[in-house]
Amino acid sequence: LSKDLLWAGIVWIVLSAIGELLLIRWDFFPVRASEEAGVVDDAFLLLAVLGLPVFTFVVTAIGYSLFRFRSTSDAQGDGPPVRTSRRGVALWLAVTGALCLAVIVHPGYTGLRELRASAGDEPDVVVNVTAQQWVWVFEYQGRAVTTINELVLPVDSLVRFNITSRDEDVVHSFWVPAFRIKVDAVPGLVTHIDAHPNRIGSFDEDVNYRVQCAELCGLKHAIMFARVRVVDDAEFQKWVLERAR
Ligand SMILES: [Cu+2]
Repeated sequence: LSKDLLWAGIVWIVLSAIGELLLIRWDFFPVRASEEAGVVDDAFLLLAVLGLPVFTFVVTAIGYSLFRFRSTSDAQGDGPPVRTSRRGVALWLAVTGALCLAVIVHPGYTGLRELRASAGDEPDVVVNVTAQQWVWVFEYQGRAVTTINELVLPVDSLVRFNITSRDEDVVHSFWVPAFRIKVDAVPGLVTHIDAHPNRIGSFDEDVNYRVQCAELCGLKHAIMFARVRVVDDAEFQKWVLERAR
């Protein structure tokens, strides 16, 4: 058995090494268009790096057992009984439990704190967002501009979104993939989220520049999205003047 453990261990280490290398070297993230995106991506990467050895451990244990201990096709009856290993179970619980507790603190608690750090700051732009089946309505506070399914924001600014869903509507979710921000839109409730857009771009160049509903809300949920455009400050002021009622 110890020879099996050794071989399975080698397979586990090799698979883990390949996986970790891929995770670290391969930039698989979509466009990062806000400061928040960096925080979220760092957290995601850390969770993936920590979780990968657990994943390869399970896959190796199952895969190795399937091939090494498979029975012949003419075998009858049960195999020999397997007794649990108290030390193995205790070690498994200790390691995965410690991992869970650690990630609740970091990047869980520390990451949320970072994302909410600007909550007390004075925003440059305030957008009141109302979701309804199946459009997004954006009201630029203090600027007399209201748009439907079109969100234009100045780069390098603090944008605060006050989000709700129309009365007698359903729950939606305000998600901007390029900003890595997401919060529910709930009838009768206003939720808040901040974003610091830091990269000029638009939906036409990259579809991650969009507000996508992320809560199944009915027939047209999948196409309930708004085009996002991040522009320089001069262009934003021009756009506001053109759009002002
Ligand atoms: Cu929706």
